[in-house]
Amino acid sequence: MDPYAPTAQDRFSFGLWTVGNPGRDPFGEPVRAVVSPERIVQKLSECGASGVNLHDDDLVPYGSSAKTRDTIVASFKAALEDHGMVVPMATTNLFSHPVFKDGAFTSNDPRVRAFALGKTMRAIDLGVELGAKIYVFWGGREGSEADACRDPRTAIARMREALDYLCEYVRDQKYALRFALEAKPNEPRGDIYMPTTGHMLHFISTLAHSEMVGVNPEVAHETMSGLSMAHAVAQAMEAGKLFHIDLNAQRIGRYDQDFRFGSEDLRQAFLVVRLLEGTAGGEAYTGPLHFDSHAYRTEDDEGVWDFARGSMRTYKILHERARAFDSDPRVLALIAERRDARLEALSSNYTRAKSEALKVESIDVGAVAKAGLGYERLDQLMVEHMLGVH
Ligand code: GLT
Ligand code: MN
Ligand code: MN
Repeated sequence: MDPYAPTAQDRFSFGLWTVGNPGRDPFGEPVRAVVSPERIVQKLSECGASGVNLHDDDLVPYGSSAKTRDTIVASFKAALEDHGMVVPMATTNLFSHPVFKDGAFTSNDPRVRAFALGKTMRAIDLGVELGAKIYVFWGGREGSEADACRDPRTAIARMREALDYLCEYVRDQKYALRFALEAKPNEPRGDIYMPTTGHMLHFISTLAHSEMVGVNPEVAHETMSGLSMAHAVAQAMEAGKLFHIDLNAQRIGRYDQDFRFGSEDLRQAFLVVRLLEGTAGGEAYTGPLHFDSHAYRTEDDEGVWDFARGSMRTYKILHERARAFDSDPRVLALIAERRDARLEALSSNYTRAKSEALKVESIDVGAVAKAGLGYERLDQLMVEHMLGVH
């Protein structure tokens, strides 16, 4: 049996917009035909994924009548059932329609803000009907180019007002739904408000129902800013706020590439998997593993499913590599925590007496400063484990 073949236990998911991406870019027309949601469900299940995520408009084209909506939803539900697939996450398209050209929840126009709230509540109803437990907010248009158009503080306050409103909506409906906020620094706007996962984490702490709201970090979005995805994920996990994750690949300083997971910066991919799986000992992430990425524009339909299989396969290989790395005695010796019970006691749980003792404590900083840490050896071991040498 192929040890890297994905199963339902792996909790892998793809968005309808990811494997369904027809390869349109700002300079060129689509290169692939539109794939029906039902076929996506079938193909994803054949590839070994267990979840499929969607925006409202991915499934029910914008402007459909209530009757059309119900027909589409019934057919999609039947496909989910036929193939044993679930919808772990849903979200709202608040970026394609021209009405959102200057934002949705942060727009200066109350009509736009009201429309965005109404569209989101209808999309939440749809997501819950399909079984979603996580609801993502990616504020792609919540930003500016002509920054004098609004006080950025007003934008943040409006975002808070919208999320507080929507948390109340979910509570009022008694939905078992949690929100996950996804940051991105720029594109499609010149600047997007709250551009990193760290910004989002603070913002969440200001919400009325912050316990319902976490983050959805995306590899590409943290990397666009030149930041460490592993550190963003770690901070979210440490705060108990990693509700969802968007796995893909990206090179620093480029447009949002949304490449196949692991196709760029394997080191970060390895470190992220190591964190998520807790192979180094920390608590593991147990939520959905979503690939928010798409096949290269060079690919035909077959290439799309190669892309999907490759994403999951790379994740599983990295998981296996992370396990090997974290059980290598040489690695364990190099990262073993140095203990000093007396100094640790003096440095934690402040008391006046401890502070006075610590101020005059003599530590041989010369010796500490001189000693090498062996990180060259550690990093080389990591590279060799990643390359499958050990
Ligand atoms: C869009 C974006 C993604 C978001 C999706 C959710 S849509 O494709 O590029 O990063 O996660 O709205
Ligand atoms: Mn994303
Ligand atoms: Mn992206």
